[in-house]
Amino acid sequence: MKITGGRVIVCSPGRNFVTLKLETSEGIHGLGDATLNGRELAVASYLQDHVLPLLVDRDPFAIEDIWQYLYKGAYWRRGPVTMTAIAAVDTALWDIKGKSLGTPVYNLLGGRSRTGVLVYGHANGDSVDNAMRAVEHYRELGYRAIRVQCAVPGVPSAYGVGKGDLYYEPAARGLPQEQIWSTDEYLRFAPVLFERLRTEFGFDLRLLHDAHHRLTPIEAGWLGKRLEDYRLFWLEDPVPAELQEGYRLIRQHTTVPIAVGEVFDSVYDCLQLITEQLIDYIRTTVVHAGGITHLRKIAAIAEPYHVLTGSHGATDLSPVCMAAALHFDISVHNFGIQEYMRHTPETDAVFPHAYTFSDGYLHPGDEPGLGVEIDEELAERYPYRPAYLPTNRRVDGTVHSW
Ligand code: EZ4
Ligand code: CO
Repeated sequence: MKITGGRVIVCSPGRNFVTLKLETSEGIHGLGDATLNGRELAVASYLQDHVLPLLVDRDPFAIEDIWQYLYKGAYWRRGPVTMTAIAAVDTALWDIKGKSLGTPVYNLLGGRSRTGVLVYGHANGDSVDNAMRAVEHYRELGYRAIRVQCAVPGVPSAYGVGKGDLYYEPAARGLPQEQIWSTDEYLRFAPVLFERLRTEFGFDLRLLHDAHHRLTPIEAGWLGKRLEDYRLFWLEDPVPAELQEGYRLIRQHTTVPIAVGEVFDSVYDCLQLITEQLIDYIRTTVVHAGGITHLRKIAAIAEPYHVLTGSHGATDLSPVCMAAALHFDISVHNFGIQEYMRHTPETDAVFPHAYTFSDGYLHPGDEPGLGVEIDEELAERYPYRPAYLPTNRRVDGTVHSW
């Protein structure tokens, strides 16, 4: 079997997605997600103009060799655009191999290590009362773990407060929105929110929270300490992690479990965090960190250091990525949890998939390969529409991490 070519499909069923479809001489095709929110066409061009010509006539079963060829053979290594493109190729190759051998991809990754994949959903509110209602709603839907975000009094635009309930979406059409942020108000408010959550819901429910890269290490230490009694499952992205050693300072001050990694694109972004045991969960994803092949290596390095996986799974990661994530999650020993933001019905219709949700768990299904397809005719009805993630400034106008 040989790779004969491939196509990059850009569509926007509710939001933008880039999908790679690789074709083979035996008529089997494989899919890979290549979506990089707000920078979609850069990856599409990299795949189309620079990667696809390198793949023709190669053996699609040589997954490791193709991965290394695209990584080391480019000379210019790493970075989100390159690693997302490599991820798309890698994911499509695993899909081809599974389909060709007539087995779900998880069987090629060592087989099932568990019966289902524990997921967490996103509850948010424009007030504490509405956040409580959203949590109740997610409980009724069967979720056993819930991330809670809430508008902060005195902060015009806190992260994670959606327009609707089930379909939070931060990217918006047109040029980037500018949001306004105040760490002081946020730090005062966050412990109040979790006090109320534990009072109303008790301690059975797993609660998560995302600080979305907005604090300094010492601020994160202060917050973590105040949240300890509310037993968070994790505090996510307390601090931007370019300076990995900064997480030592957080660890010196708090035992709140820390989850980091949704913006990482390779093991080098988290090697120190893992080997110094500065985090508890690594959130790298199939689509942004080099595919199933590289994610398995990150997980293997994390395992002896007691670091569990907790892959990013926002709506800007397509159902192709979600399917791949579930095959990874169900097979890898040190799985922790999987983020699961529901896609809209428009997105699900364009990407029919075998995975299902029940009782707080996702199940990858037993279709050969990844168990996800793309309806190209339907996709054509949703042309690409430029959109950006927001930017952020402090109240005095200084640019801040969004
Ligand atoms: O802001 O995926 O934990 N989830 C998140 C996401 C990210 C978006 C960015 O594209 O932080 O909501
Ligand atoms: Co996050």
